[in-house]
Amino acid sequence: MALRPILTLPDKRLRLRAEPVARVDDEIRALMDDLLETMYDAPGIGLAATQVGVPKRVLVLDVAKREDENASPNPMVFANPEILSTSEETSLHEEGCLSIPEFFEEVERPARIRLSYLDRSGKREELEADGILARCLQHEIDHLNGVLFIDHISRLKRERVLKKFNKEMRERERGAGKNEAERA
Ligand code: GNR
Ligand code: NI
Repeated sequence: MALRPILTLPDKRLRLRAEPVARVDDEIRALMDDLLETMYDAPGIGLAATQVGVPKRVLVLDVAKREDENASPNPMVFANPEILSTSEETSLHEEGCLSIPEFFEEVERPARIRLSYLDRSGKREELEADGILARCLQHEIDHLNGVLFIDHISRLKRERVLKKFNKEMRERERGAGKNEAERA
């Protein structure tokens, strides 16, 4: 098991569309374990492989603590998740993202989804989700498609966030002593 650095805006790898896994082998299971360890360390309630720079359709979740302070951990892993159907009914809930630190905004999404995926042993499973589980799954599947939650908010708010993260990166580069030519 290993912690992996989480990419943040404006890293372009967050915009890649991830490739399906051919099968769930030991390498994919090791990736799932690293994602869980990195997610718990952050801490967060979900993490997609895209966020650690691995463009594979793998994500992990643990929404147990979010629902009940005293709940025991409930790690969930998904490969090649596919949304089969979504409810007409939507819900509005505040979201955050480990790749967009310290920014939170309400996002409207379908309230319930049906999902197919491969589990840790590579077996195809189906799941019906609602509440925070449905929300988090949609947020993570978006990551696998290069989509961020700010893509679902108003253009004005999105551009404000993108601008802030671009500026912060430029300031970091300055601090790191990049040469004039690179800066121009
Ligand atoms: O930790 C996280 N919290 C969260 C809250 C509301 C909706 C989605 C999330 S996922 C986020 C971790 C993350 O960035 N996963 O990609
Ligand atoms: Ni996220």
